[in-house]
Amino acid sequence: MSALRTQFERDGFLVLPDFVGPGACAALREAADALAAETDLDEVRTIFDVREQRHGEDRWFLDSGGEVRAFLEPERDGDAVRINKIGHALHDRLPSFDRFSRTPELAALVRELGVARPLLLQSMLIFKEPRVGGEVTAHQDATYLVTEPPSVLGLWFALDDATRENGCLELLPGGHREGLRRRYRRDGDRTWTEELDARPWPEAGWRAAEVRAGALVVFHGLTPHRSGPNRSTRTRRAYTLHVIDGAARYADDNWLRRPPELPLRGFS
Ligand SMILES: O=C(O)CCC(=O)C(=O)O
Repeated sequence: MSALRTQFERDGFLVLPDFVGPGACAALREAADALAAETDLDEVRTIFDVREQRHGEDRWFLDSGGEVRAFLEPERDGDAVRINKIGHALHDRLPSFDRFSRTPELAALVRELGVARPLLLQSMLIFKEPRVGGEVTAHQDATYLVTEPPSVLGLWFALDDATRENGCLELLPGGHREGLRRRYRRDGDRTWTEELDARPWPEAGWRAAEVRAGALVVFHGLTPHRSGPNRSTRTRRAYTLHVIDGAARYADDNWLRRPPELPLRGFS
């Protein structure tokens, strides 16, 4: 087993500085900014603001597995509405994200970490804007993306320098050996979270992944992770990809469903 894989299996994550070159990182930042600029915030705000459209809000999320859709920060920056994230099929809908997501280096890393038949399931741009970028509470990604056996792998790319001040990722080493705590299920338009293990995550032992732009943090689907709010004046954008193993069974009650015309693909 490679040293990298041994470390991954021990800690449940790897922090890989400079995984993405400055050119590719700058190109993705530009693509992210262009996407944000062309997002009609008024349209998105209507979906989130109008109370009677609660159902519409659910559909906006539930139907986003094969789309490119923006979600907003609950907190405003003065009067301005800010984007929290855009998801969940950027890698299959937009050429710049497709290129960034399907590199030989990434394919080799995912293979080295033991994913036999990788499928790129979900992508997100997380904006974590200055002042109002919201906290992400501790969770395991396998809560939301269930396969049998568990196979989801998170790939988190820093598009800006990330520090404790602007809400860098924090991970719990070894937490992936503690089993799945919660499972998010969907039946039609209804979703709910099933508690499998009520123990809280420990207060101590979290590792802050303070990284420069271009770093990749790769984590096991069972690894607990979180990020604090961004109260600083510096943005903290990240691009995430979630990969599953096509050799595992994708649970029928996963929230994320893809339209038939957009089948899941691997790295080629
Ligand atoms: O970028 C963040 O702050 C959190 C990302 C995250 O939780 C995830 O990718 O699952």
